[in-house]
Formats: sequence, C-alpha cells, structure tokens
Amino acid sequence: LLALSLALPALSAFAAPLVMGFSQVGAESEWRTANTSSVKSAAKEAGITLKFADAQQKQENQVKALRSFIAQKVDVIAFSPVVESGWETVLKEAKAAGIPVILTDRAVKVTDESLYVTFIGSDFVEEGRKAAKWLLDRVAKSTAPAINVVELQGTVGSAPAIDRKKGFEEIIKSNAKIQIIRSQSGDFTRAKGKEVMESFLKQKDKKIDVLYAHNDDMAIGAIQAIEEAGLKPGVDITIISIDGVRGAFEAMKAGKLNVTVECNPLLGPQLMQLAKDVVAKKPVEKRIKVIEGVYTADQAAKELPNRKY
Ligand code: GZL
Repeated sequence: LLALSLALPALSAFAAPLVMGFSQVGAESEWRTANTSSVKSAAKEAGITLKFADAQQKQENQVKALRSFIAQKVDVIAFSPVVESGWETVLKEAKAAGIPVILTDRAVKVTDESLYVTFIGSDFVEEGRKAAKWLLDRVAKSTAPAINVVELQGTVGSAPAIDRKKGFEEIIKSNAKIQIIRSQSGDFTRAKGKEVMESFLKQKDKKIDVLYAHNDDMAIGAIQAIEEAGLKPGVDITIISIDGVRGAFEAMKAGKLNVTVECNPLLGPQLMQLAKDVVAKKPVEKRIKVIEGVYTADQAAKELPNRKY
C-alpha cells in the first residue's frame, strides 16, 4: 500500500488528458475569431484535448455537434449557444450520459437550470446600458427636438441581441427625445450590417442622428454604407457599438466611430480552468461574469497598441 501511495502521484501524470467537446457559434465576426483562438490556445496550454466544431451560426449544427460529443463520451462539453431557446432535449441527453455542460459567452433559456453546470460570459444587458449612458451624456446639452436612433440588432433570438436591446432601451427611457425609429437584425456580420444600413438610409422620412450597433462588425459595415451615401460616419451620424475589436479602434482613430463598449472574447483560460474544476467535481459559481470597460474615440490611438484582439 505504501508503494502504491508513493506511485499514485507519478501515475496521475500519465492519466488520460481531459477531453472537451466545444461547439462554437461560427466565424461571423472579429470577436468570434478572437474567442476561437483564445479557446484553442488555452486548451493547448492546459493540456486539454479539444474537439472543436464550428456551427456556421446554425442551431441544428450545434445540436449535431453536442450529440457527437455525447457519442464520443467526452469528459466535458462547452458551447456558446447561437440562440437562447431549443436546447432542453440535447442538454437532457448530455445529463443522461453524465457529461457536464459549461455555457460560454452566450446563455440559454431552460426551465431546469441543472442542465448546465455554469455560465461564463459578459453581462449583455449591462453592455446595452453602458451604450445608452454614453448617448445620454452625449446629448445632455442638445437643443434638438428629437434624437433619432437606428438600431442594428445582433442575431435574432441570441442572448446578446435580446439583452443589448433591453439594456439600451431601459436607459434611453429617461430622455423622451431619444427615439429608436428603425431596428433590424444585421446578424452580427459586416456584410449584413452594411445592407441593412443602406436600407435605413434610403428611407428619407426621418433624419438619422445616431446608429446603435450590437457589435463592431455591423458598425463597420454600416460605416461603409454611410460613406457611400455621401455622409460622414462619426460626424453626421453618431455611431455607438459593442465588442471593442481592433477594427473598432481603427475606425475610432479615423474619427468614424464614436464609442465601443468592450465585450471580452478572451475567455479561454478561465474556461479551461473551469472545465478541470467541473470534471474534478469541485464547486463552481453558477454565473461567472467577465470584467470589461468602455472606450471612446479620444482614447483609441493610445489604447490600440494594447489591444489583444
Ligand atoms: C458576445 C458575442 C457576440 C459578439 C459578436 O459575447 O456572443 O457574438 O458581440 C459575436 O461580435 O458575433
């Protein structure tokens, strides 16, 4: 027994590495690609075998990936759910298979919260509030009778799109002059953001004073549409967006974007430590929030070299 107890620690070094099945939303934005590289590099760093599946923003592909991870009997499943609903069945299958599930980045709406162990991600409602608070300050001294906002929403049904809208609307209520006159999904992509902004600009009945984009990629697409319409983005139309990706800092430095609310994609290291704790049956928080700030155009040039994504 003594010999065995002495040998065990050494033996544990040869234990099979933890296997994680990770289902990613897609590769729709700079944020998403930074998130993917953080997850992949952190898994390598942590000695975790990563089975990675890209769902091209389709829920049915994520469900297929989760079922494949269950069939492969991975030690832990982690995923960023593209939309909030429709997960009960496959999460019950994971639970029945005894495989713990970690939500990362986006949340799900389920009646039985035991279907996942923990959720690590940003507070999207707070991100929407921060965006609106910046606008309230911006227009505090404005004598304009109305401040017309157009909104580029994220993916329909996704937690960030639902919550960023909710937080923004909660705060602008305190200034009746601020009205969202048009709102449509640009699916978090540059291409769709540009296309929807072009349609907003064609409707001449109301002047557009502000664009609120749920992510920087749609804002960057909209900037192209605004310039092609002969207007100055960041000047004729104030632009507020979320994520804080490099493209946003470059647009702010060029005076074409006014503010970006940071949404940190670099969750990889925290996720891998969480996975080890969950597999080791250590107690973990049900909700782990990510710390993040707000960056304005005047800070862009100084902050750009520090950006990690
Ligand atoms: C937010 C994340 C969102 C980003 C978008 O945590 O889910 O999805 O804001 C990305 O850029 O596409």
